[in-house]
Amino acid sequence: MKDLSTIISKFNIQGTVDTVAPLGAGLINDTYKVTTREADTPDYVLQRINHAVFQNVDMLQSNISAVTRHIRQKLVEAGETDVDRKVLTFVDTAEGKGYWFDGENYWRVSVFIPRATTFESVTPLYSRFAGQAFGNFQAMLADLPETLGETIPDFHNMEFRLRQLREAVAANAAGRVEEVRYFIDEIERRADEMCKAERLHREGKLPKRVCHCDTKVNNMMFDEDGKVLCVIDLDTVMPSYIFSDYGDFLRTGANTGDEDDRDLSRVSFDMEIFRAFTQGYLEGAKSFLIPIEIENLPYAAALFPYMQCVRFLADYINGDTYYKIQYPEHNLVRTKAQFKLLQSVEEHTPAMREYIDGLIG
Ligand code: GN1
Ligand code: MG
Repeated sequence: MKDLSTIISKFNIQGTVDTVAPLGAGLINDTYKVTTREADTPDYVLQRINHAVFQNVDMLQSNISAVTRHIRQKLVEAGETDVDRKVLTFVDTAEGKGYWFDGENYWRVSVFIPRATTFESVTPLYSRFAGQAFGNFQAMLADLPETLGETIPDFHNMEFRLRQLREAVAANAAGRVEEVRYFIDEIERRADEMCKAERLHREGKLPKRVCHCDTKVNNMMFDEDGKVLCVIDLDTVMPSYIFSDYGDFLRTGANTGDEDDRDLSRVSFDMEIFRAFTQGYLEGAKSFLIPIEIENLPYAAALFPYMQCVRFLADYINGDTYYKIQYPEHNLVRTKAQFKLLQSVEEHTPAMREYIDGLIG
């Protein structure tokens, strides 16, 4: 890998690079914070794009620039102040491109948003803000003029994810299938129900809309006062069911434990977070949601722990080729934690329905 300062020098940044240090905890790309020496120049975020995962970098960057341009325009039209902290700004290379290829890796640079924080878990109040923010994000993109490409084809297609798991099981590349038989069976038992979104879509009942598709709680920047500034990690913004954004936030934000908790007694679904987030989300998104989307929000809350369980398990069976891991059985630990979360979501489904019915009247 090339020296990071050399890579940064390919971009039109202001100021002199002072430090470059790893940033965040993403499982796919490598991210660094670049500080500059001068007081009046911004700091930056440098990312190495995981090219094995995002195979069409041109499509990726053109999606992102369409989305950020559109959001910026909406913010300006709405008379927002502090626009530069409410939408990401990407920096071009000297040749005017949105990324730089060093012969081996693809890199991009965005402006670091000052005085903002990310969280790994949130209070009910912050979840409500997060719900509004993701609802607004979808609402702002509802009239995006460009048609976005699928940066990862079939990314949140449950039928596809199950197919991948079944292929992994059939190949048994790492010899791990026997050890995880229990989880495979539990997954198969729910497979039909969990593919409901794909069926509804084929029947013409469920639309795709522009979604974020990685609404983990830590993909949101909060201001010092707890207000959401903006949504980051825009690689997966693409057409999907609104379930993606609603469900993936709850998978992370409403989990009382960690995504990869070894202590399963810590993992459960927090109904208080669910209520606050749902309330905020419906405030932000009610202008465009149709009844079938609202009715299926409890399904979405189950779908994402389920899908993540399938994805982590498939990766474990394949011998850990997709997600970054910190120790050999990490993907199995993640699978177990997501399965425990799914069970907790299932227990709370009737209460979720009741709450949503009450909200929409
Ligand atoms: C990945 O890169 P990161 O950590 O934000 C993954 C998501 C998963 C998530 C699980 C492109 O997101 O889909 O939900 O890990 N992104 C991709 O933590 O696969
Ligand atoms: Mg992320």
